Amino acid sequence: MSTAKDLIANLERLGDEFVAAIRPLADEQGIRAAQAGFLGKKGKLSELMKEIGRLPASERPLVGAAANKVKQAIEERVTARLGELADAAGKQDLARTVDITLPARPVGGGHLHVLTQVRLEAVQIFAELGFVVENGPQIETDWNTFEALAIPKDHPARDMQDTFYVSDEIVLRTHTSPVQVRTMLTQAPPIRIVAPGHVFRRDDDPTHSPMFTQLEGLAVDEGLSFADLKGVLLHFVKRFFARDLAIRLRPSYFPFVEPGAEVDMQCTFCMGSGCRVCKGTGWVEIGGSGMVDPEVFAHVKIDAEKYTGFAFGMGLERMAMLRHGVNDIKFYYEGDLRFLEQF
Ligand code: 2NL
Repeated sequence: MSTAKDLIANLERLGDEFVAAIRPLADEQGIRAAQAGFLGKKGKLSELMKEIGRLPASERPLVGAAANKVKQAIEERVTARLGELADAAGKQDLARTVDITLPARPVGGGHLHVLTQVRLEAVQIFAELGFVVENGPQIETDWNTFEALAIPKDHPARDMQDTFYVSDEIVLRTHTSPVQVRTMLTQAPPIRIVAPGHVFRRDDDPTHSPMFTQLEGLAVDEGLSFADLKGVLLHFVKRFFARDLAIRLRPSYFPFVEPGAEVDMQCTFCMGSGCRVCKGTGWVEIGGSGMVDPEVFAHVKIDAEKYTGFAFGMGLERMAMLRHGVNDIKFYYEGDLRFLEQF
């Protein structure tokens, strides 16, 4: 039969056994299982304590106290071991090296639409020559769009086939010239403006769209001549295409200018020797121009005896086509990224 002394020795051995048992354990689950194996209902300590009943009553408290000490020691051991493991995990976390020089994954960024790029660049070139940007509404009066610009009632532009009419007197502007009309009505010369913006015509084929983007320019001052017009256009073409290109002013009719001229530039695809783009002529048309007709000045109450002016207009889709070799105007508006991402 075990004596109290034997029991106390066995209890202390159990304590040592537990310390040895959890030393190699490195996870909380294992440590808790080992704890249950000693302190649980059917644990080693509980089994040993069953023998306490066979001892004389006077010896029981001594063994009970020893058992409580061992139990407490085991619990403290568990807490300490779990603390050690948590510290070790924290240290490992801090010691982990992160390569901060690793380049970040690129974020997919957007960019300006090719027509916006072309518009801003064109505006910039004219701004350097002293031209200021003016804007106006896309829905205009018949008077600002046609009447003030000396476009007669029988002009084809006034035909229902060419102009989108909102009502008898209200149209979708067919050019940005009404912006210049508004400017001349509200500002005194000298005037130097460019008017970029959407315009609308009932046209639809590979080089025409019912909506396109125009850029018109107007200068009104004392002593302006056709040479000033040609100088401005030549400078623009050279800057925009970043090449020493020639231009050619070919006499033509526009109701609001006199004289009027179509603006051709040397073909950038063959540099003037003749190709498919310029149909063998070596020249491509980029817009229209001329000296402001005195009748226009009369409508906007500018003294045509004192002032002269020149004006020009071009399609920005066409400029972008010539620069980038785009062969169908519809690509600009379809929103197909395979097209847009090229610019
Ligand atoms: C073209 C033709 C042109 C103008 C626009 C203009 C404006 C005023 C007075 C006189 Cl307010 N002229 N603008 C003049 C000649 C031609 O554009 O082919 N555009 C794409």
